[in-house]
Amino acid sequence: MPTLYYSPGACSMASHIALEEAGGPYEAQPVLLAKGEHLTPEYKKINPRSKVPALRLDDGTVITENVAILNWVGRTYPEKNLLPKDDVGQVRALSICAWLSNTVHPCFTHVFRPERFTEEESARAGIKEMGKKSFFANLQEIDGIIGAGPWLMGAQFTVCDPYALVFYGWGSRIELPVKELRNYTAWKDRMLARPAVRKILEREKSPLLAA
Ligand SMILES: N[C@@H](CCC(=O)N[C@@H](CS)C(=O)NCC(=O)O)C(=O)O
Repeated sequence: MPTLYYSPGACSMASHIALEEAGGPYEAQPVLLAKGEHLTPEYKKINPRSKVPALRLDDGTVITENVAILNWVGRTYPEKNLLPKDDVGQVRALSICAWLSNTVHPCFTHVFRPERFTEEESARAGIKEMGKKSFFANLQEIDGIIGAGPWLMGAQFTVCDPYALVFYGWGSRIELPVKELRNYTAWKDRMLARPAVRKILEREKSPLLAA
């Protein structure tokens, strides 16, 4: 059965929820970033970049990157309707996931890991502050995309939804005023009402359950 390598609270939560929503068999293997488990020689054999998520398929193929894993989930379980059926809809889903991955996530990295962007200790506070501002601007954009919803892409729940939940959680973690984002917050409550989402948040002991 496929194995998902994840770390609680990390961006891997997107792939974790999507796999649970798909309902097929998979094993969830924790790789604790806080304990440096992603840096071990064993994990480097799975993902030499030392990042989560990674999904190991039955034939040994390893898929990295949320965008690719989410796509794999949507295409592997078409009956679960986790991707739009039409070509343009599928490409729009890909476009949203790519933006979450290449723009929204890196803004948060500026806040969480400013040392990755400068060797100057004195420059880090500024990088963090700017990251926080851009990250919140991205959350506001997500709020606008959700609009009346009920889901990110409108009527259909897709693999984009679990991905957007990661960033609501991170915004709340760094004490951004996420509750002011009315569409995003109402959507978060709808997400939390889904059994598969709750199951994974419980497994990952997510603070979102108490938010
Ligand atoms: N673009 C990648 C990002 C993966 C990524 O940066 N994962 C983080 C957790 S959110 C990680 O493993 N960080 C460990 C590190 O950078 O040391 C994806 O979406 O899968």
